[in-house]
Amino acid sequence: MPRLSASSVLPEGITWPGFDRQALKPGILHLGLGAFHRAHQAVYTDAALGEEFGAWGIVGVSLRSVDVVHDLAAQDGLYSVITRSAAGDRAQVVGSIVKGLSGAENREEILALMADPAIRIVTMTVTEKAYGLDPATGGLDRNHPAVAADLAAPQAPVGIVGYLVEGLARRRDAGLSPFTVLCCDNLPTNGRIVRRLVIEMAGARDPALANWIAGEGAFPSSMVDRIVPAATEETRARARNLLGVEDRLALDTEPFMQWVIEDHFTLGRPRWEAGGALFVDDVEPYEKMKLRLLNGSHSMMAYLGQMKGLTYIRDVIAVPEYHDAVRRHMAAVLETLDPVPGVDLAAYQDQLIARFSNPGVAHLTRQVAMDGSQKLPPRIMTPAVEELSKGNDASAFAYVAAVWLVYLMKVDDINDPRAAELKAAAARSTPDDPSAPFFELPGLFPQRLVENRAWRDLVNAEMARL
Ligand code: CS2
Repeated sequence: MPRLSASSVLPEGITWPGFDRQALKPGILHLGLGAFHRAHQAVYTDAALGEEFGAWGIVGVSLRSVDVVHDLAAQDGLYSVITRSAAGDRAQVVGSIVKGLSGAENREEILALMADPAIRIVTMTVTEKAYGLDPATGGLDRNHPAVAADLAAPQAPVGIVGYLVEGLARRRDAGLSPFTVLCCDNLPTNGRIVRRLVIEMAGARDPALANWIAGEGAFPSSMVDRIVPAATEETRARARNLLGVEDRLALDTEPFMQWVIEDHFTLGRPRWEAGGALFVDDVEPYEKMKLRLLNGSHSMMAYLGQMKGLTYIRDVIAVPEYHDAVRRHMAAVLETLDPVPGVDLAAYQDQLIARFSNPGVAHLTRQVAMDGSQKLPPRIMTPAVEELSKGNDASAFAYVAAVWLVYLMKVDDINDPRAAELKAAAARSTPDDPSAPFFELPGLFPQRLVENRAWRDLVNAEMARL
């Protein structure tokens, strides 16, 4: 079967890019060419280009993998996004990515592009663990492998912060304005976090560079949302059926997508509103809502599912007991949220339950369970700290922490940058204070929780029940 390409003739009903791809020039460099980017920012950019054409093509960079880059080249940069729901499947071919590059093969080309005036925005989806954020200080974790490597050899970066700093340094040397840095990872106030890490790493090599970035740079925060399971053989078979061609980059996702962005761009931006993006002055209320209600519930379901042998998130939410537990968790989260402009939080929760239940979305509990040490702080620990500091009940968060710790004790094959320490702690756990070895791990829990005996006792009680 032929591969998807610019000359493919596809069946009727498949949406094709609504702009002239031949004329599309790059304006965005994206770091982290995974499924989420391709089903989210690239789709918004495709819509923006269809409504208001401009030099906003995406150069997609995969920091490590080369396969996705080779597949993109073989398909003229095209791939399909299949939105699935009880109402059926719809396929869209996305054309906003003009080319792929890999950190493993094209480092110099990537850095040269970062210093090219054509590139005006650098976006990224590299997951929480890639930043080397020290949760205790909010600054750089200098023991993080990529951070350590990039501090030692700043001109040959391997990590996200190193690339941004070297790219900005070259830009300054070339007499250009900084590109806008737009973080699209699930971190609260993600723009502010990345700004701080970049300035700290820049300062380690050249204080003047750090000052220039602090003064001239733009790091808007953004909240991103779309449930995008890792693609499987089934996804590719579905794409073959729908498109009549082979698409090795096809993705399954849900119809829903959301992007809320602070409108602070040094050198302009695409009309992402065309895809439904919302521009606001302050993203924080949206981020808190999404991280705590969606991602927090997701993590809880993922660990319950992993413990009980349930493969997909939709299987977990279908169990009445767990459905009720998710509802209870959401009710507790609500106490920690400020009103969110334009959002009915009751309707938002109902919509989340419907999204989790989508029969067309095969989201592995195993995938969501990954990297708990990085994901749980903003989803579970921070709201717990906030509730305790207000003198409120934080038992709902103790329950999720307990589910996670029991999962770490019961499931052998865990995927987490701190897996070795977590498994060693699990092995040291004793029935009288089962959570103690975990609370001893540096930075795993915020200090305020480590010091709160009553909350730790709640975690222990829940662990015993589980
Ligand atoms: C999930 C997210 O894997 C996870 O941790 O909670 O990837 C989630 O699907 C997205 O944030 C939805 O926008």
